[in-house]
Amino acid sequence: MTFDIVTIFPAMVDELLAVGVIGRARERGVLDVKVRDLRDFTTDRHRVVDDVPYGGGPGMVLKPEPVFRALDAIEAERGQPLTVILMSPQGRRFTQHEAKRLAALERIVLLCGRYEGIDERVRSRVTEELSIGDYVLTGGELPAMVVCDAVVRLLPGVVGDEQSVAEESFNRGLLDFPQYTRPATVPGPEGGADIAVPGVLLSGNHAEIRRWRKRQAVERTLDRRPDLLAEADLDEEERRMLVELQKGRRAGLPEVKDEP
Ligand code: 9D3
Repeated sequence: MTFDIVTIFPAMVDELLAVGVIGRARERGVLDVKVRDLRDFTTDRHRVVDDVPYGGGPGMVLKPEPVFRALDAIEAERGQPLTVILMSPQGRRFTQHEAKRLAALERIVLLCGRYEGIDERVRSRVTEELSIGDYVLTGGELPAMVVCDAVVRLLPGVVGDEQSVAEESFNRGLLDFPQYTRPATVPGPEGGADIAVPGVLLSGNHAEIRRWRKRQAVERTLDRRPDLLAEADLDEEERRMLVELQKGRRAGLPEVKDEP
């Protein structure tokens, strides 16, 4: 799969793409990512990428021609078809579902906007428009990195442990269970009592551990993200745990302790 990221701040994304899981995938040739400086596709002496809005108003607008030239160059180099994604606050919300869909594509271009926006005619060359959520950022670079990260980790051979990617589908729609590592106890805050790892995890009883983790995942989802439960694809055991937890809450019963 190829990614081409078009931006006026290539340095901002170069660094992120050079390290971690993405950096390693690039080194190993599993992934081909190129960062394109929009200014390299200008033709004037001052490499101007923006201009004042027709009709007046504050701020500047990204000019269309450098974007068109960048897309022409990418198409000449990569071939067709390109999926051209404009990162924009007007876009559809990017979700895990969108990440899975994009992971099946061959050639993705991410266009990063800046300023007040981009000339509307650029949309004639755009396949889709994505936002990462309802908050105002200063540009599309961080959103492009979010999309790139979420898509790339789904590609075969990118995340070392294939199982951790596969288990997401097993765990689908629920929050993660809590994790612990050594030591078995740590000091509590402000000199309070030590905080111990839940005993079940030290018991060696793997059936118990599996059930405890499942129940924790269901309970945390019910507590923190009940909205996810409507879409979650729970197995029989998880559904029983959920019904039981909800029953307990309606009855105002004391919470069941974690310890077996
Ligand atoms: C909605 C505010 N706009 C009103 C004039 C101006 C504007 C604000 C921020 C125009 C562009 C931007 C820069 N943001 C992005 O390019 C962007 C973004 C975001 O701000 N939030 C979530 N997802 C995205 S994707 C691209």
